[in-house]
Amino acid sequence: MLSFGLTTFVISYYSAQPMIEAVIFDLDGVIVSTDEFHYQAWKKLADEEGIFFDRHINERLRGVSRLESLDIIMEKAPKKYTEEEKKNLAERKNRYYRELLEKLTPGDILPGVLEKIKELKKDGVRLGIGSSSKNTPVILEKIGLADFFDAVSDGNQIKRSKPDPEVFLLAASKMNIPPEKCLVVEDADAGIEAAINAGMKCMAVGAASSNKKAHIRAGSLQEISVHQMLGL
Ligand code: B16
Ligand code: MG
Repeated sequence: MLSFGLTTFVISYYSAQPMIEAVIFDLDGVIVSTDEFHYQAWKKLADEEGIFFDRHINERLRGVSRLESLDIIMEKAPKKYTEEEKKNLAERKNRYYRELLEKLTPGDILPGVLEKIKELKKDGVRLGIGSSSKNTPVILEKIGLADFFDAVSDGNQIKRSKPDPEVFLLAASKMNIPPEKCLVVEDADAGIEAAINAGMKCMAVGAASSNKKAHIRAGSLQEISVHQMLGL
């Protein structure tokens, strides 16, 4: 009888322990709709260079670094470019992208994001950013969230981009939370792969919402409760 009581106590104690202690958000396409700006900037560059590029190809660029994105675009290029020329093209694209970022405001934060991150913070959940973008600091500043997150891990701090787990493992270590207690929110197949490679739980939203490898899926953060996110 005593052992039954003890077992019950142990089971209910552990089931009451939150599984997820930190949520790591991807930036472009999850927190803010800068994924569209990336498309417009690449499209302008590709058109100027006479390279075929459309929204279908653009899907392969989600979560992938700037230079790797350029390599994907180059698959359709009618001529070969030198490494120096490619570096210049990537810089040109980034200039177009930065021009578009000029008009970014807190109003561009995607639906459901502010409510969720505020609620999670109130519940004592640690919050991080895990983005491949080197423009992460300027974007967070523009949307008024520069000081909101406990840890920011981005393209400036990593050697290997998604699907490598480095960006998420760095965010988790900055927050001192073990990977298995982290949930990643992603809009890219490469990002979901990275979260799984990191040994983390993963929620797919937006463009990745049909990715079956994710532990939980939703069209947007608006469609899911904090309880569902933390119950994984
Ligand atoms: P940048 P995320 C990624 O950000 C974008 O999804 C991807 O399209 C982009 O190429 C990459 O950042 C690098 O961005 O040129 O600004 O350094 O989705 O990981 O937040
Ligand atoms: Mg993204």
